[in-house]
Amino acid sequence: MKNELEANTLQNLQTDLTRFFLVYKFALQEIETKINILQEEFKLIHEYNPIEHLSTRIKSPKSILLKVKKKNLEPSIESIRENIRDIAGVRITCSFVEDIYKVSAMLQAQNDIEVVEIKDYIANPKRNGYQSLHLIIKIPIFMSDRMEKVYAEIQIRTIAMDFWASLEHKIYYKYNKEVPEHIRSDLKEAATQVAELDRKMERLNKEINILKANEAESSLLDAPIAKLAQYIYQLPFDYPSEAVDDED
Ligand code: 0O2
Repeated sequence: MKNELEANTLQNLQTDLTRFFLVYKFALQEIETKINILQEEFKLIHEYNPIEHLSTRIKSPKSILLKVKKKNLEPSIESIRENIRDIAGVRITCSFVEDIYKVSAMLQAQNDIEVVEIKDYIANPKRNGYQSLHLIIKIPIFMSDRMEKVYAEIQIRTIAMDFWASLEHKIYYKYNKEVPEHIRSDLKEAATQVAELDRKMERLNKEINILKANEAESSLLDAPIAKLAQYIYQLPFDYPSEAVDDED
């Protein structure tokens, strides 16, 4: 009888945990779809892709337990659900800092996304030099018998910031003891160089865009009227120009 009860309790616990992790998987799928839609639409309108890379992850049970201990939380599913808000994690890398804020604004404008907290480590880098924009959001997930609002963390950063953060994470992960002062200060200096590189790339990109816009303007001035109409109405390239000439 006792064994049967224990088996039932374990079975229930397993079902609860499976359901617990499943909603985070759904949340990631939902956010990924949203970002893909934004990306495709943005590309179509602006002929340019603000997102270089997108990745998602669910925090491992081991990392969750470590955070429970670190934050001194009650070890219950309810407490973990409410207090550990990065179980579902999304990382977006962009080429330029201004793209980070564009992507963030597009996400924040979506009605079903509730922005709970914004941590702007770009405007205010961490003491070690870490830079990234973090959005803690809540997103509704509709299941067969209920709706659950799920926390997720979206980290948005440039490729250079991501490079720094990945290496810094590896260094601390590999080195369990206190990291020597000279390594910490070198890492901080590297973070300053990352910020400088990002500013330089953004400046270069703006200059190229101005050159491109000027060139497009002058080639339009030379174009015959039919080609101009083709351009304005975005007709396919092989659309017969006589048809354009005939149209009025
Ligand atoms: P992992 O393994 O990446 O998941 P929180 O407990 O999240 O509420 P915290 O730490 O103040 O409190 O949140 P913060 O600062 O937003 O950090 C959340 C995540 O950002 C971290 O998750 C890291 O992924 C990343 N991060 C924050 N600071 C640093 C840093 O100095 N270096 C690097 N490389 N990454 C950082 P986890 O759970 O710590 O780790």
